[in-house]
Amino acid sequence: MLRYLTAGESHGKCLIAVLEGMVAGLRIDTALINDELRRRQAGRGRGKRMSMESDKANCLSGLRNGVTIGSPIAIMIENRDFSIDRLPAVLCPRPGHADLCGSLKYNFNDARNALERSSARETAARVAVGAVCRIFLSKFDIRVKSRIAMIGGIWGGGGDAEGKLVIERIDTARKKGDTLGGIFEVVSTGIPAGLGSFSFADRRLDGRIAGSLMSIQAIKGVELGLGFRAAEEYGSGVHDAIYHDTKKGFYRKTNNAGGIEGGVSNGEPIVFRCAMKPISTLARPLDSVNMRTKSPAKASVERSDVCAVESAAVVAEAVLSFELAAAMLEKFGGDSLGETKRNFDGYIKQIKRF
Ligand code: EPS
Repeated sequence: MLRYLTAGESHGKCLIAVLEGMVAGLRIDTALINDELRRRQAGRGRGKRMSMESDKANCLSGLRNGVTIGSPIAIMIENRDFSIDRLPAVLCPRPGHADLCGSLKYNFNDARNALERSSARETAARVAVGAVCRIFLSKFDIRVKSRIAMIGGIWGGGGDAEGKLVIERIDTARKKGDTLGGIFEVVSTGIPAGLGSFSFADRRLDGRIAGSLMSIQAIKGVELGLGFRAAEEYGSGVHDAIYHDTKKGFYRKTNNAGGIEGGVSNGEPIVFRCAMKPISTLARPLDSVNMRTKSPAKASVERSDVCAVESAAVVAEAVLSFELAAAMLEKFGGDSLGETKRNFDGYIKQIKRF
């Protein structure tokens, strides 16, 4: 079983990720992890923190001479802003953030104790985990990428014109002390048919991926393939007709299912869309209440981003990479890369002969 844990506060000493269950014999180029960390830090609308940090992966365990040995892989990312013990108390919870519910839950009279961990800074650790999983998937020619569909109401393919409009919209939001969200797509190609389960609710691939994507900070909606629009159409306009070709095997001309049918991958690209709400920290804050005095007050203002949709898409790639690697290992097993590959190749031959 592949699993991971992350630890670390936003302004603590560091972030830590521990990935357990990865096969032995996989060469991990730390530069590839750092490339993903850099991608996560970039994007239009990011705040000052990103110019302070330069996230780098420090692999503390699980590797020998850069190659996995089957033991837990611990990765540390140091925080340059290690100011947690000096930062002021946060008394007026920000609507949309975990400040109030986190404080009620843990009986905190300072929401900082909640926000330090609920912050999206944690996603750097998830990106490091996803980068290792991406390296594993690449050995099977499985790729994961993302595409921005919309930012702040501006739809488009990311061309120069839309790019300019998006920058303007983000600048306007910044000037107004406001924030913006958006929608992105995360796609995986090369996944064979047969990952996941139609029998067990907790092993359905769509449920697992959707749950993980929804767990990314600020994600409020997740859809697979045609998603919510499928509910408006006739079945004949939704389901992807099946064809067969001696070279290609079974294939579809459409992919409204988003590559998963009955909780199982069907061999087509896996396509999820995620909706991200605007960041909860507003420079021009909404009404709130002082948690200690209970008197009305404006919400606390913390340094934050205006828009982090492009970063969230990179996090979603990481999360999808983890879920796909976990599903691959569940189906093909193996303690070494060679063993997993042998099992995978045998199964691919079986599908081709079907
Ligand atoms: C983030 C680090 C944070 C925020 C942002 C994401 O750094 P700081 O709070 O020190 O400015 O920029 O966090 C949030 C959007 C949030 O709601 O907490 C990061 O590394 O991605």
